[in-house]
Amino acid sequence: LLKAATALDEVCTDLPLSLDLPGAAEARRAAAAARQQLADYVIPRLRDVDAPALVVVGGSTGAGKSTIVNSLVGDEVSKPGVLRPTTRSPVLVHHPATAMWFEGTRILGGISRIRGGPATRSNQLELVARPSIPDTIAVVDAPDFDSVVDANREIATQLLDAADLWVFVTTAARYADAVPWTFLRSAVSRGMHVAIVLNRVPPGAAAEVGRHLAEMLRTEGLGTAPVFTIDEQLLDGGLLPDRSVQPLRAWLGALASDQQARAAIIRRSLVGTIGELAAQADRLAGAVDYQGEFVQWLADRVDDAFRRAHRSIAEDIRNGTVMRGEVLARWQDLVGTGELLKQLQSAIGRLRDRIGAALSGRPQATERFQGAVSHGIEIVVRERTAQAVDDAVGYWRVQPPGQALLDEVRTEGVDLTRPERGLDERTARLVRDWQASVLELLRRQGAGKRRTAKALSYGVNGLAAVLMVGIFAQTGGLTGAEVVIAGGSSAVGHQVLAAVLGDQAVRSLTETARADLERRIGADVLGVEAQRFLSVLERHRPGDRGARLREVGHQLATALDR
Ligand SMILES: Nc1nc2c(ncn2[C@@H]2O[C@H](COP(=O)(O)OP(=O)(O)OP(=O)(O)O)[C@@H](O)[C@H]2O)c(=O)[nH]1
Ligand SMILES: [Mg+2]
Repeated sequence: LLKAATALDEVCTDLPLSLDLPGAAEARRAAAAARQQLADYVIPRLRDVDAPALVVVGGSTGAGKSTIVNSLVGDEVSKPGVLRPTTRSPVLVHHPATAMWFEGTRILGGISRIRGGPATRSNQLELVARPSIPDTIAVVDAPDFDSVVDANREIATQLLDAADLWVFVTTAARYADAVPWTFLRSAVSRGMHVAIVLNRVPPGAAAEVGRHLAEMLRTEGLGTAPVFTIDEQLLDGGLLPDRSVQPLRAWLGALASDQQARAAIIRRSLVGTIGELAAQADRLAGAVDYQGEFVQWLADRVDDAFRRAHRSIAEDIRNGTVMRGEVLARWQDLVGTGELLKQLQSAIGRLRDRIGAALSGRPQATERFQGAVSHGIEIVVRERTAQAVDDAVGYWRVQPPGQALLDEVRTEGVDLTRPERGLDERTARLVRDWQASVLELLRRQGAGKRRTAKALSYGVNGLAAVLMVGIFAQTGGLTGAEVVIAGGSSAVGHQVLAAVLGDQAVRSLTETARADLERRIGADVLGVEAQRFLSVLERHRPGDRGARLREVGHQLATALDR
């Protein structure tokens, strides 16, 4: 159990609940509370079963908690008062021989200790040694647990979570209030042993009020909890007369001297608490998984946007979009389309020679054409990438945690709403590299083949240009006059290439070169842009934490069963 409890504490440390999803804030609080309870109660109790039982006196402000503790001890160890709430920092009364159990950080490590004087801050625990307290228990006077003061509520809750036993003080006027009962219910569900003190009961009302309270306790599953009734009366030196607190003192005394009864109570609340923590681990796992699912959802949307861009670019490449405008004009410069078209039907040999001459004789026109192609591809890639970035940002913005992520990285100087600054340069380099690889492809194709070698004599650059026209106007997606010019040209180009390289070779070269271009765009541009989004998500991925939580929760539950 100790091993599993320690493991749970570890898994709950810095739980990946960073995205503000519904329930995340609650889960973060629950995780913190679980860790606190492990540190304040479960782990120290599992380590030292023999440490004095911690009896926490809790209840609403003015119920008389401090007065009762003082009366039990027979001395004013905690100052009662008329200003509500009075007790701001808890007072722990212990036997002088048991100081070492409470002075260190064994329990309530987050609260500093003070001895011999009233605490100056709420987050201090005043230690008081009194021989009137048995050495097997310690009694804590807690601040009011339903306080208007936040710090009171927090520390009171922390104390109750760290207790082995509750003494719950209420009054004849307040016993039906709602808040105390939510605490009592949590005590029941944790198997916590509770004694009730019904304080300040007007003379003669004890029977009636007592009956009603007993009925309420039965309904809430606390029918077996002992109830101590204390009449409203004049105080003597701030203390209740001894006979009024004697039954409560006797009950605590019996518990203090009965090792077995004490052990049973401790075991029961320990088992109940650990059972709750195991269930809590499962709930937290759900919250962590939700974070993971949401991160994946955001990642998938990025994937959608950039896949769509990749598909669109592939289409742009095939359907002639790249061939519009300048590219087309440079192509016409290069081969003088109209004339070629007319002669398309005439002897292919002569045509080939003419094109060959045009290509090999005009290196500048070829270069200009290739420049125009680069530019055409760059425009398409830039536009589609910008669109993908817009789409991804749009998906993220719809969800508040997605928007929060965009804001978060902006504070770190990263603007995800625009493509990365180096995009244009990266695209230009990509196209240059690709064109070089097309040339390389043609050269390799030519090596050792007579027919190809002859074609290459026209100039590998010119052939590459013809091949590119084939790549960018394959399906003739152009309209009107463009069809005649580009489509015709590409037909001419294809025929020439086919004549010199063979039909099959042209097809496969076109295919290979196009696939290569698409692959490069996917990896070197779109992939890089998408990665900017995905790396933001990386730090919010919960990894295997959900599974670990379930595993540790399961270990706790099975260890309990043994
Ligand atoms: N006459 C009379 N006064 C009481 C009795 N019990 C408590 N008081 C007074 O009621 C006031 C509140 O009592 P405390 O003991 O300070 O109450 P508490 O529950 O500790 O209150 P907080 O510390 O604010 O949570 C004090 O002025 C007490 O002196 C009682 O039985 N009779
Ligand atoms: Mg008090």
